[in-house]
Amino acid sequence: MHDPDCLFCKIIAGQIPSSKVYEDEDMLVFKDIHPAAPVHLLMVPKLHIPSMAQVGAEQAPLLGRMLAKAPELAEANGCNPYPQGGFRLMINTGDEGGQEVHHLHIHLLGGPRPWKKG
Ligand code: DGP
Repeated sequence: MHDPDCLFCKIIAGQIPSSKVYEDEDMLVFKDIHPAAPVHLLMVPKLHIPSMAQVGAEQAPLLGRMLAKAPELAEANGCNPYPQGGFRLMINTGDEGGQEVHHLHIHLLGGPRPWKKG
């Protein structure tokens, strides 16, 4: 599913440029335009799912594949090794959850502290 009015659908379709770091059949991963940490990636499913609020058992395999990709993406993009290094995964959901773009995405944050968010 593709929403022609969705910013991340447009990035996935190549209509808006992004700093892509990884792509496969499930997801596009690119750098956040307003990084809150030295490493700040957005892991975005190609399927237009508005938020975590719409996720159920049907999406579990996709979410699982995305989460399982995070360690490799963290290492490839400059996060320091666990446990002294590591990374944070964050999914903002809805207005009160701080979600600005209504296409499900996982923030991957890492690198030396302090960070802007937490
Ligand atoms: P959230 O608040 O969880 O919905 O996060 C949305 C993030 O998307 C926010 O950290 C900034 C980022 N962002 C917004 N517009 C663009 C864009 O056009 N390109 C890129 N690379 N990131 C964007």
